[in-house]
Amino acid sequence: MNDNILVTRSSMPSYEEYCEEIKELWDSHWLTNMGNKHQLLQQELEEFLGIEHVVLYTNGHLALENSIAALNLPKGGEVITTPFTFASTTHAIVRNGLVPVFCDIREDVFTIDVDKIEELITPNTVAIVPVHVYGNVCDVEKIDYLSKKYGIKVIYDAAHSFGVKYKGISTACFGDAAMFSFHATKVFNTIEGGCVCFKNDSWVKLLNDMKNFGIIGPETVEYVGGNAKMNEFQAAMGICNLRHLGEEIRKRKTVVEKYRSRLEGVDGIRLSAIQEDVESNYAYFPVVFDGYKYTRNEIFEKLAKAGIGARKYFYPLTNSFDCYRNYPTAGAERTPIAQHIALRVLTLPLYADLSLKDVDRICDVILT
Ligand code: T4K
Repeated sequence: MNDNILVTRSSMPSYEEYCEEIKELWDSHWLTNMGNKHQLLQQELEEFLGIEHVVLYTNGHLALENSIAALNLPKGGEVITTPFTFASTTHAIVRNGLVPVFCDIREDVFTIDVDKIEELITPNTVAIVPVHVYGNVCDVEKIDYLSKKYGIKVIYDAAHSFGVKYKGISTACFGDAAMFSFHATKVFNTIEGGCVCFKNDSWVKLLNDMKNFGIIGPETVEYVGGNAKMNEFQAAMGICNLRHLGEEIRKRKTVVEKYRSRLEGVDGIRLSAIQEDVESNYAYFPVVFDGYKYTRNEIFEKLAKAGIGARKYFYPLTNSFDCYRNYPTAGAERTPIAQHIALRVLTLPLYADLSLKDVDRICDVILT
């Protein structure tokens, strides 16, 4: 028996439930281009998230890229963001012809340090793209205040925070827009997939057109759009998985509580702070090895030898990627807290069906 443990494992509905959901596709032969499943999932998500509008995408990255494009910002404009994230966040900014300006992060929850945003604002600042990293919620109130004070737009990279609420409100509802990823590795998946959530009615048509080549009528193409439509098989997976989301999050919570009971208070081990007023989705379990008897890299190797696949999410920082080497704002030394964390953090395996026995096995390797 293979008893290797990977960093995560996709949650899936039963085979029968999914087959039942996709059955009608064999009658209709309608496989993509905003079919019935697509429409149903969109409505269900708007209701679940309590947000006026959801536009579905084939993946989270294109959802983020398109939502930034929809702001129609001047090329060369500066966008304040953090480097402690997946490549997608920074790439989405740069692929829109904008310049990422990297702000440092908070040491306790790893989100953007809002007290350092204002010093980065210049006459060229056009937007902020904060990240609810690991599902931890950014200081949305301060970001909202800054956005109004300086007249700059805010798009949240909420890729990790599906199902998370702050003061009872979904993270879909903050900023000008928020993007969720529905990738196979996420708390809620549509195989690949993602969406943009927003309140502005005029964006519904704009984003739907942009994800469909900019075609607005049989003989009219208004924008230089791309193709980023979610297909019917993806949407059907989402419809099924949404039915089980409550159970998914409950199971993850049990795993996280077990990890905390074993690792909390150990000298040299730091866990993500528990945020007040936040209902978590238990998306990731990051651990910072800072002054522990083993370094992060030693723990990574020890776990690998035991067949356990932890991940260095997020190392290296995006501001030290090769492709940004020549950017005027690049350089991990400019974001020292993010650099400190990136060199010491490891996300441990976490998924709904991870057994508590396996959590013990993982913790035993770390602690001995
Ligand atoms: N913004 C942020 C902050 C993000 O983290 C991401 C994506 C995005 C934007 C962009 O969203 P998407 O365009 O992806 O929707 C993974 C994911 O591919 C990526 O979605 C995710 N963030 C990132 C943090 O992690 P990898 O390269 O680490 O994944 P991979 O293939 O090594 O898989 C990790 C583990 O998951 C495997 O060891 C086993 C398990 N797994 C994987 C796949 C592909 C499954 O159980 N089933 C699967 O189908 O990037």
